[in-house]
Amino acid sequence: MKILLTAFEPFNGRDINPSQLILEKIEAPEGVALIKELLPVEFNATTEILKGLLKQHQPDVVISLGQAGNRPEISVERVAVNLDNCRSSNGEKITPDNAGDAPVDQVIVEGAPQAYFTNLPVWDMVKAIQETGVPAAVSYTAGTYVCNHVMYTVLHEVATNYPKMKAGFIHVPFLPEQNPEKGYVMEFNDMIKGIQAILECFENNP
Ligand code: PCA
Repeated sequence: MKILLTAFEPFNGRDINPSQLILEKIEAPEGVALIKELLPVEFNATTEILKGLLKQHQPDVVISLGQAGNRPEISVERVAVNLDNCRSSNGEKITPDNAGDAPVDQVIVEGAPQAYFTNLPVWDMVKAIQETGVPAAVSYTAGTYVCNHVMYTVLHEVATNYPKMKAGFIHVPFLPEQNPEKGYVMEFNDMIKGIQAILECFENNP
């Protein structure tokens, strides 16, 4: 069982991203070959990086991690949409990526499906996290920023070139030391417990 686990660098002027710290700390369960890759928070760059990683490693499972600071629990994403958009939902704020690109309402892959569902067992994953005592939920939007872009790009590759591969995305909240003005936080140990439980779902179970 080979799992590709990705996470992101900090973005939007912050100096840490909990997904990066999880990537550094998490350990492969028995029988799992874990490939760890840190991604830049850049729409364009991640596309080619991900295509290269899938081709090079041909993993059985791809799990991508990112931060969604406005959520109280670990979110297991169900769907990725074919849309890059840096504009906030109220239309007031544009958040460029780390390369300075700021797409608004741009299709990711012309002519491709408007959305893909993950082919990972989202409810089993939520249950596995909850059983460790850590709050978790299925989420029906990964947003329209770089996390959604990564989830969509991987699922489009899976649909097009790798029919046996499974892939999905997980968002984690802010850490307490990120001091969000508003928003939720989760202790680092709980994040590790939750993500470790997910990896263990695939231990003997492709
Ligand atoms: N979260 C952002 C991008 C990188 C990250 O960790 C997102 O939710 O799109």
